[in-house]
Amino acid sequence: MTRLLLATRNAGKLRELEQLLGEAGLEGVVVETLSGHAEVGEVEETGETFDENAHLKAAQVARATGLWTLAEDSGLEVEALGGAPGVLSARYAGRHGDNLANNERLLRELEGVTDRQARFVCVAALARPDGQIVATERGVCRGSIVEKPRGARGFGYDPCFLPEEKDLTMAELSPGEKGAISHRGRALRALIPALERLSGEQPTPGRRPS
Ligand code: ITT
Repeated sequence: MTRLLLATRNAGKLRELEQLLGEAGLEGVVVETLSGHAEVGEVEETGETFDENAHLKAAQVARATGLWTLAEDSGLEVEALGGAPGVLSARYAGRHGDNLANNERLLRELEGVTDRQARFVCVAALARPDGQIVATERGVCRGSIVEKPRGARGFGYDPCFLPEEKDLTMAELSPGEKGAISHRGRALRALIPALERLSGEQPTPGRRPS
């Protein structure tokens, strides 16, 4: 068995990544989360692009653990805001991961704005145990920002985002419906061939904290 570590501390992302990997039915790969890896410190997301941050996270966590590592960086890009919040999506209103405040700021910035086009972007990266990036894939989901948030599923900006193929917000879709069209689903499905090659790898013992 080859061990694959999911390098995210975002519970919503983790749920979706686990579901998407489950749907792919990877054989010979055992998926682990950061909860069993206290040796992994905080990764500073200093990149200016989703690609840079996805690479930073995957490479640093792989090197810290000695495991194959999957990380992703994602966010919302709003046309009328020049692509904001973009890579700052998790901390748009100041405090990292404050979804309620982030959504409030987003709707405030768009008050009276008629062009509400937006897209979710996800860049997923796979790093070898030595930290080298072996695959990177990007997924995009186009849509628009509603006037009033709707729905209680998903996470982050989901209640504000109306995908163009649906008349329900992301937060009103079931996990399966979201995964079928989401930026994360698209990036992950594109990464599956690289993940399937892992089952042919030598088993990875990983590094234990000393
Ligand atoms: P990790 O770095 O630990 O993975 P994070 O939440 O800090 O977690 P990011 O820096 O990639 O991750 O920020 C992603 C933010 O973009 C997330 O906090 C949401 O605000 C938003 N976002 C990304 N994907 C989303 C989705 O599917 N639905 C709603 N919001 C999403």
